[in-house]
Amino acid sequence: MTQSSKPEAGGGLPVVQYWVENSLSPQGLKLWQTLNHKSACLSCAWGTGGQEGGFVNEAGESLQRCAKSVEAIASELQAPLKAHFFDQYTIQGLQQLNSQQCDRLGRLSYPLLLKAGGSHYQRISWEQVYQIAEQAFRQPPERVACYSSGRSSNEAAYLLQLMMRALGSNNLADCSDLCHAASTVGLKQVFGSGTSMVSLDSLKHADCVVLVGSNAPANHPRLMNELIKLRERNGKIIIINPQIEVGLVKFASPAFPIKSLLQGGSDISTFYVQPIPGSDTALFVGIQKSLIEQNLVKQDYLQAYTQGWQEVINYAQQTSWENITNTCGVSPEEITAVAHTIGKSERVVFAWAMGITQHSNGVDNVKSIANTALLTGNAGKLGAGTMPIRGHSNVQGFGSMGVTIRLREEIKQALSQLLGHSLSETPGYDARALIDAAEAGKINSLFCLGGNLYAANPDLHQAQRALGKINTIFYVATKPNLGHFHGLAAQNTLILPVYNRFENPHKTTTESGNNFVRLNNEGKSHLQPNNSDLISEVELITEIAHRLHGETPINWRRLQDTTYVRQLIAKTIPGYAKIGDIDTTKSEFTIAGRIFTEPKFATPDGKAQLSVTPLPELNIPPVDSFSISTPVQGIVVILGTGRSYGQHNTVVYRSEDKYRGMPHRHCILMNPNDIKKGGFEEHQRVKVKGDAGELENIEIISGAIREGVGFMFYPEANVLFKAHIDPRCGTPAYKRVPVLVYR
Ligand SMILES: Nc1nc2c(c(=O)[nH]1)N[C@H]1C(S)=C(S)[C@@H](COP(=O)(O)OP(=O)(O)OC[C@H]3O[C@@H](n4cnc5c(=O)[nH]c(N)nc54)[C@H](O)[C@@H]3O)O[C@H]1N2
Ligand SMILES: Nc1nc2c(c(=O)[nH]1)N[C@H]1C(S)=C(S)[C@@H](COP(=O)(O)OP(=O)(O)OC[C@H]3O[C@@H](n4cnc5c(=O)[nH]c(N)nc54)[C@H](O)[C@@H]3O)O[C@H]1N2
Ligand code: SF4
Ligand SMILES: [Mo]
Repeated sequence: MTQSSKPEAGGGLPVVQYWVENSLSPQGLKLWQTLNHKSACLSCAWGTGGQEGGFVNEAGESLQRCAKSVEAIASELQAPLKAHFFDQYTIQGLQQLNSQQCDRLGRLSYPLLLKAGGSHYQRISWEQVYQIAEQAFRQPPERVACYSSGRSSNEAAYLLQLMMRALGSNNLADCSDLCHAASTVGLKQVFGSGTSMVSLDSLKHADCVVLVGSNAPANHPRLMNELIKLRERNGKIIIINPQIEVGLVKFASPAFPIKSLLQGGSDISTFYVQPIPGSDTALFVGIQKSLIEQNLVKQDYLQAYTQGWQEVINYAQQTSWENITNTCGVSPEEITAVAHTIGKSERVVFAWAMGITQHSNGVDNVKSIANTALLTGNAGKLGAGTMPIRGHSNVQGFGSMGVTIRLREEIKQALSQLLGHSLSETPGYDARALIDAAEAGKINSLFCLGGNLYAANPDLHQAQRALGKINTIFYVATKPNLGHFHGLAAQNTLILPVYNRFENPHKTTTESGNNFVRLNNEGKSHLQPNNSDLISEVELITEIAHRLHGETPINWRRLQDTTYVRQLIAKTIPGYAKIGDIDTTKSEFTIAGRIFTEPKFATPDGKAQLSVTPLPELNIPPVDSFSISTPVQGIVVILGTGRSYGQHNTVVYRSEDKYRGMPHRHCILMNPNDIKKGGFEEHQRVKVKGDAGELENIEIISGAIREGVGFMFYPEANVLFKAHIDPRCGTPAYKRVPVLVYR
């Protein structure tokens, strides 16, 4: 595909095409029925919910669910894998499949076991599963671990951590460790609360949004409607992203059909700033410096509601413009214009995603944004504040339910009361630490509630090696993925099929990134008892826990009725009191203590805590550090890895990304000047080498990305690089991967 055939706006026709294709497919009817099922969207954490007759957002407005929602449902509605499928294909054969092919195999429909040295996954009974589980969990607690991904329910998440804590293990790794952990850690330090302080309703009052390191048109499409409305009320939108994402410049939303038809879409960005990857802290210190110089800092506010602001102001004043511009690659003039817009706006929301968190200074990135919000008085009032845009549809709920290695003191107390003993003080492993511990032979058993721990990690060879040292791994999943075929355990690898959110035989709840709790009704699966053998996640976990812990002090089997789980949640999880009677009230609610519309925060003294965020030192390794023996023609670029339009995390739905003009998965997006400098031409096939591995036959695509920067899709790119993490939150620097592009 050539540059000229790229769409000139995000959203628009490709989205409509997708809707039509899916609605006319054989699953079309079931798809429409599912879209009307009362349950939260499976895809992202923006929190859109289905209900009879349509979908609503958290402000109660009816709207279309986006194509991403349809994509996720369509994939869940696939036919079941045939009973003899796994007899026909060896594990070596299955390892040849790519992500999309794995997903297309169909829904997992019966429990499977692959034994050490075995060539095939074999069907087993649930009774066999429980027997293996009993043995696997009866191990020293520090050698038992779990990993989870944010699509399961609050109830399953709560039970998972309760079972682990009852065992005495704190090894609760979660996909959020690879995602927004930097936001949770950073915001907790500043405000005492690790989630967004802005509700959807509050966002509607903003007159400026600063959107940093987010590709919302693809990953949080319904946020785009809010941005369009903000521009329509003369608000300003500042985009900060090294790459021009076309949908952040102009977006054609089905909610604004006239604009989409007549003008090709609605304008989004007022300013589009393209910093060097990993330099956002420097950019925000620059914005702070300029705010001071333009006399736009809210001194009275800082004095009344915050601590530590003098140091932050001193640091910005002392840091030279030269240092700032050299680090972030943005001119003082451009920074000044942005600062002016922020400082002159009344109500600014600062929102961000992975471009901010996935760096070795991710926590500083988050804090530098929070500091900027505070210097301008934009925290603790309607229409303003800090807003991490969460990933998986219930990833935030997992954190709230205590699936974390950083358990809040209040929850710890409450859980130890419930369990009748104090919780273990042994620190748990987060996702990265878990891989390292496994590689060092310290883990015997691993229970994965969803996700794809193998492919989500950096350095896929290390991930494979590490998982291969664990005796028993349980993969609880709805569909096959790369991890099931490459992340094999030393002795027993099990794949356990479960119902998804709209199929569970009981009610569940989920929490959105805006702190809104939705009730998901009971559903029915299209998989029939005669061709499948699925259970719910809640049944699976409670049954294992029952066999391990018996009936006291917790009657686990009784908790198979999720009403009782919600009652426990209400008693033990801060802000969740209303969940206790949600079955009868049916009232979905905003979690107490999270949304700040007054400048009184969740810190001990109620004041926000600013602290200095040092400028990062960003280096570009020379060509000869890539240990290539013969002289090569090539160029070193800083690679950002991320999602294409047609994928959900490690699961690829379609191979091309029309919006970026990337026709397949094996492309690198580069600036035209870098293509020339490297001595290449567009569409040429090259090698890309990082500090952990190399990919061959990668097609160069020319695009609107900052000079010196490249972009590739994950999970394929994860073979290239080792994990360089921010030690404060454990999140890998997926967005700053130095690579050599060469022939
Ligand atoms: N359809 C769909 N929806 C999804 C997902 C999906 O895979 N598909 N995944 C879900 C999940 S788990 C998550 S976490 C979110 C992810 O949502 P996003 O965070 O929007 O996704 P990414 O593709 O990781 O890319 C983030 C953006 O960061 C920019 N960026 C890279 N480096 C930098 C930098 O140093 N500074 C700045 N300012 N920007 C940078 C990239 O150019 C890119 O536009 O989406 C969720 N929603
Ligand atoms: N290079 C690079 N790597 C990255 C990132 C990046 O930007 N760049 N992003 C990181 C981020 S932000 C994240 S969140 C992680 C994602 O990491 P994970 O959350 O571990 O991976 P997913 O691909 O979302 O997991 C998908 C699988 O979940 C299973 N599943 C789906 N629905 C359900 C359900 O209802 N129940 C159960 N039990 N299973 C279900 C399906 O089998 C599916 O195959 O990847 C991280 N890795
Ligand atoms: S924006 Fe997110 S939550 Fe809303 S419909 Fe789209 S994928 Fe679902
Ligand atoms: Mo994520």
